[in-house]
Amino acid sequence: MPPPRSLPAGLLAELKAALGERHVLVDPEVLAGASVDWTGRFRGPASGLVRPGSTEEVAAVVRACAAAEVPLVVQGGNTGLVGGSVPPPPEGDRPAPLVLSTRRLDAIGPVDQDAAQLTAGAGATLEAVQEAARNAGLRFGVDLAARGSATVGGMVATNAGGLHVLRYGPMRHQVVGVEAVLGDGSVVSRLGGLLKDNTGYDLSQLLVGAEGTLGVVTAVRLRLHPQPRSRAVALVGLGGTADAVALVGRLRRAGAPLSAVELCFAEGVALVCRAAGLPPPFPGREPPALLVVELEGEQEPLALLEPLIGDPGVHDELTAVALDDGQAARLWAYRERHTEAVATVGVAHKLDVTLPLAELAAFEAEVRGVVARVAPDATLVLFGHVGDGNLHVNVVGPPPDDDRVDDAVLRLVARFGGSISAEHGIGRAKVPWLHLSRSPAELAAMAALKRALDPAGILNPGVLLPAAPIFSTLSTGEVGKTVEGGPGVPNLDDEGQGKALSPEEAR
Ligand code: FAD
Ligand code: 2HG
Ligand code: ZN
Repeated sequence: MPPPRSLPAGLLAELKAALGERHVLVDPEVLAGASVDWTGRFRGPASGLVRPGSTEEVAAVVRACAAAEVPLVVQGGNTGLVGGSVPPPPEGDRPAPLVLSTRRLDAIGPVDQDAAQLTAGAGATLEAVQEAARNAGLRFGVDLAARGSATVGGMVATNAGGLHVLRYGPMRHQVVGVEAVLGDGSVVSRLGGLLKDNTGYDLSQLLVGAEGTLGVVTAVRLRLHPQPRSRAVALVGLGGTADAVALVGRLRRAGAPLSAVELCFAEGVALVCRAAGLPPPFPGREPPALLVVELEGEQEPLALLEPLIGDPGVHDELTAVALDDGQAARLWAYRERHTEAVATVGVAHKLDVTLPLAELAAFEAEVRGVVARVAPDATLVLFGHVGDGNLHVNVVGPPPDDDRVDDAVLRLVARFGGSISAEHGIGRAKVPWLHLSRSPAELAAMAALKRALDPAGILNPGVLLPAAPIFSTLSTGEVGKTVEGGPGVPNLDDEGQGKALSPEEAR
């Protein structure tokens, strides 16, 4: 990687004055760590890394960068899986971005027990928020395997899903309000905890899923839920996806108190066993599909399991149940450790997609054929959140910058009426294919929002929408003015259809 274009001296001095020397880092070793994503597929040079400790300091950084025309990449736990949290590869004389780490914004306020809410700084980890909720006898509704590092700011930015969406919804449903610094350095703050507030555009929800392109989230007011009294987990061997979908349908109709229904397949489970040193779940048998079913409620754990155990598709010899936390963790490991197991065999192309539930089995069969055709030597690992129709298609083999398998899989998803991103976002990985899931009118509206809230185009350029030149006409005194053209204008062909940029154009 060529050396990054260093920060202009004036900007460096301004950042040090605003944040203190200790929190403006240009040490190449520190920058190297912030320049590559969790998967190892996405990387690019950073010109510096700043660690603001308050919303005011974030605003000072954004204003200084807008004035100096230096792009900012916002980074929380850097566990994102679509390359949005790291700088893009160097390109022309475009300045290398400054990475803004939110990790010092990690304060968690007291739990309001009556309202069942808390306020957390954007840099608080998911695990810390879960613990704060638990200590107050409540539960936070989102859980995912990267809980020790993923931050609530990153989870808001990506509208993270995770393991309990079918019960509590995604991150968006947990957000009561957001505080953020917009691209012009102005601060918007909706942390008052009002559940009813019909006073115009919902800026908080607009920032959820915006992937850091409209503002830097600095704090979040979160909804909490009652903590269920008991839990039971079962691992069920099945014939395939169609059986899994049918079983989920029967459990739903029976009113089973489901909190997770997770699907994985024999090849992924074998990989997990190898990578994590686990015994096979059903020695001597190898069911094609495995379902982790988690039930939570007020009854005793055994009573929770009744609708599952009595189901005609569930067979004793292919069912393991857990009635306490230790046993549950052992069963969950077969599903939860897929991401780290895949990482042990190489750099994965991660395609996180949703399908209409009725199409999931047909898609699963077809995607295996598509990957075998486009990348015959690749390792394919499928798993997902079957309750939501969300399948994770992991392909290891093609080089990181060879996008043919991504293209083939995402086009197949579009043919099946699915979404090219279920829960991880678009990031840098899927910009060329966004038009498969969004209409030209939607892309134009998104580009207009980007221009309005980030007029200088400095926030995460090239994430979610194609990058556009930084605007040299803007200074901090002019922010908020309407600008013609600009970031993320969708590329429309003659028929007005959205047209894919080539991966090279989009990166
Ligand atoms: P980062 O990776 O640092 O950033 C992600 C994006 O958000 C970037 O575009 C970044 O610029 C932006 N961003 C970060 N913080 C802010 C902020 N404060 N303001 C504005 N923009 C910001 N995801 C799921 O949805 N479901 C899962 O089940 C799941 N499981 C995972 C399991 C593993 C093992 C791993 C490694 C990842 C998993 N993920 C999952 C992906 C990832 O954890 C989520 O996307 C998470 O929301 C990212 O949080 P982060 O703090 O690491 O964000
Ligand atoms: C999960 O469901 C995460 O475990 C990660 O969303 C998915 O690694 C992946 O592709
Ligand atoms: Zn997932």
